[in-house]
Formats: sequence, structure tokens, C-alpha cells
Amino acid sequence: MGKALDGVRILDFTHVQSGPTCTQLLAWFGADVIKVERAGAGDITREQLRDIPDVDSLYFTMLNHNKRSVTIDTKNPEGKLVLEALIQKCDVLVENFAPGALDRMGFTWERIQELNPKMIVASVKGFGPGPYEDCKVYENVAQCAGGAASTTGFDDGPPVVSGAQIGDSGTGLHLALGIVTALFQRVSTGRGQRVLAAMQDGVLNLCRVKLRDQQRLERTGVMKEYPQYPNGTFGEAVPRAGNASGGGQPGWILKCKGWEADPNAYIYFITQAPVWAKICNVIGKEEWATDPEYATPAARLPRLKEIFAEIERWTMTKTKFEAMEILNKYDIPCGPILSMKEIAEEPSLRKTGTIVEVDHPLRGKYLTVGNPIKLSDSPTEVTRSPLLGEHTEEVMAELGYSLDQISALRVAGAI
Ligand code: CAO
Repeated sequence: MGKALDGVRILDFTHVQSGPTCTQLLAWFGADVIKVERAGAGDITREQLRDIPDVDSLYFTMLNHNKRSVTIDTKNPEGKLVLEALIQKCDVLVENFAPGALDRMGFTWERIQELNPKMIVASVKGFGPGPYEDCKVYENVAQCAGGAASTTGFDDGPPVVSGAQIGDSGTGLHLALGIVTALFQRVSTGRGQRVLAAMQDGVLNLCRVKLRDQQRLERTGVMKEYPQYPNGTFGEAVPRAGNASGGGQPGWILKCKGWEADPNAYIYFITQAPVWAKICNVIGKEEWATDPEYATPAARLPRLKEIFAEIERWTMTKTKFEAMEILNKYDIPCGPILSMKEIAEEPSLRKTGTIVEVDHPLRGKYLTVGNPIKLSDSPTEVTRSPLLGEHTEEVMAELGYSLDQISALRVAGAI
């Protein structure tokens, strides 16, 4: 079966996490992704957090599947010519260098347009135009500047960053959408364009419910579904809400059987209004279904702590999986807190290709997260990440270079 992005060629100038997640997605959808790296070094993540000496790290392999790797020194005059040939042949250039790096290399937007007016140039930067536009940015900087950290954690503790890489992988996802949208627009305009996804913007986009709450707070001075209500105080800014649900249906994380020894023996429990009577039945508090102090969502809001404590008395008698099975019978929304170990071993995720085992010539078999987006007419087959420069000769030959020219460029240190 063909792939959605068959025929689309990506000049992948990305490194570390944010850019590579974007181009990996495009590769999974069928684009030919040619990753350009510096000879002898490559993407810095190849050697970061290594678990096997001298073998590409899991950090690298898990972000660079289905790509080809070529080495080019883009600061060498002859290397620049090779990059120019690639720009002329590709549809999209994706990069996430520090601000200005591409210009310093001599590849300004204007120069790229001269070489290929149809080229889409897509960038991840830490910040958009403004006071921080020249800053280098990593994941947690974006989580802090995008509003995630100030709204994550518990009220009596410091701001907390999330394990979900919303700054890097989240922005990569935003950029991928921008790229396919620009490719779509190019069909009618015939022109390329610039696509920018700033990490601060991407994180804020994912935190938009908190900007919603900021405005609710300013209008009413209180947010009744937050754990600070009714006994705590609200300041001027949205506070950290612990494990509160963030939506209109109150929720919390509750202990399950075995919590004393297992740090993940917990369940997320949502007291969805339409199933309130069923919740009361399950936990043995039938009277709460009709008691005016508990029967309506508004009446429950000031009592959420007491209500969740009562529900927890019940969840502590069940494992998280037992609780899940019982609650789902009654359509009560809930979710077990799954550890990475449990997720890695989950057969259904293996079956759908969300968790995939990949074989690598130097590291052997390892697990990775496959394509989380499933297209019925464009299935994803995850193939291993390339070794550094594995496809240099192949790609150079496609660009029309002879073997002698390739050898000469190697001697000159251009590739
Ligand atoms: N040949 C020659 N030079 C190359 C090259 C190649 N193939 N590939 C890269 N380089 C050069 C760049 O041109 C740059 O040179 P100058 O500094 O002289 O312009 C240099 O390598 C370093 O690039 P960099 O500044 O992007 O890399 P860094 O390690 O110093 O910074 C990072 C890394 C991520 C902080 C920075 O790239 C950045 O802020 N990127 C944008 C935001 C982003 O994507 N952050 C997420 C990263 S994932 O956590």
C-alpha cells in the first residue's frame, strides 16, 4: 500500500528532540526524510544518555526512525554546494537550530527562495518574535515559559514540570501540522512559505484551559472545582490544582490496594454527574444519590475532599485493575496509573503498533513508541534509525555525484 506523503522529500536539518519528532512523523507518513548531520559527530543525542558504549543511544534511535542520514559540513564551501543541490531537490527544509544559525550558515530565507521557490522552510524556535527570540531553549524552559509549570503540582509546593515532553515533542507535532498545511497550500499557490512553531506557543496551546481559568478567576475570584475551594485562598494567578481534573467533571487520583508498596497503585477517578447515582451504589453510599447535600454537582463542589476520601476507602479495597473493571461496567470514567513497565508490556499496545520492537544492527532489539496517528490507507512500518552517514553515498548519487566526486568531497572534509 502507498503512503500519504509518498514523493515528498524532506531535508531534515533537525537535532535533539523537537525537530526530530516532527520529521519522524513525516517519515512515518511516507516522506523521504534525509537527515543532514555533521561528519564525525552527528546529532548530539547519538551520544547522550548512552546505555551501550559506542552505540547510538535510545534517545537518538527513538526519535529518528525511517530516516536516511547524510553527513555534510555545511560550513565548508564544497559542503555548501551539496546542501544547495539538496535544497533544489527537496520540498521542505526542517530545522531547529538556535536562532540565526541557518542565516549564519549562509542559508537565509531569501537564498533558499532563490534556489527553490517551492521550498517550505519549517522551524522550531524557543520563542516567537519578542524579548526572548534570540534565546536557546530546551524542553523545560518551554514548559516554564508556556504556563505549564506554574499550573502543575500542588498548591503548597513549587512549580513542577511534566514528564510528557510537551515543549519538544508537542512542538514537533505542531510543526508537522504546519508543514502538511503548507504543502497543501502550495498545491494552489505553487509557492513555498515559512512555517514557525515556537515552543512557548506550543506549550501555551496545550495549556489553554489554564488561560481560560485565569479569566474565570479574574471575573469571579474563585474556582469551585479547584482543591483550594472552599477553605483555601485564591491569589491573582491560576494556582496549581494538584490532580484536579481541569474540566467540568471533578476528578482526583485515589489510592488502590497495594499503594503502600507500589508507587503506581492508584486510579484516576472522575465523579461524572450523569453516573453519580451509580458511583454512590458502587461505594455503598446509596443515600448520597438523593441527599440534597450531595445529589447535585453544585452541592458536591464544596465537599469534593470528603467525597473523594469516601471513594478512596472503596478503591483501597481493590487493585487498580479490579477497580477499573468494576467501574467501567457502570460507565464511570476512570483510568489506572500505568507505569512505563506496565505500558511496555501491554499486549494491546503492541498489537496496534503503538509500542513496537525494532532491531538495530549495533544495539539489537529495543522498544519504541510507534506512530500514535493511525491512517487506514497509509499504514506505518517503523524501521530503525540510520547510522551516522549511512546514506551519504546513496543520496549523493541521487543528486548526480559520481563516485570520484564523492571521494574527492570526502578528502576535502565536505561530507
Ligand atoms: N555542518 C556544519 N555546522 C553545523 C552543522 C553541519 N552539518 N549542523 C549544525 N551546525 C552548526 C550550526 O550552524 C551552529 O553554528 P553557529 O553557532 O556557528 O551558528 C552550531 O552547529 C550549533 O547549532 P545550535 O546552536 O543549534 O546547537 P546548540 O547545541 O548550541 O544548541 C539548542 C542546541 C537545542 C539549545 C538550539 O539548537 C535551540 O535553541 N534550538 C531551537 C529550540 C529547540 O528546538 N529546542 C529543543 C531542543 S530539544 O530539547
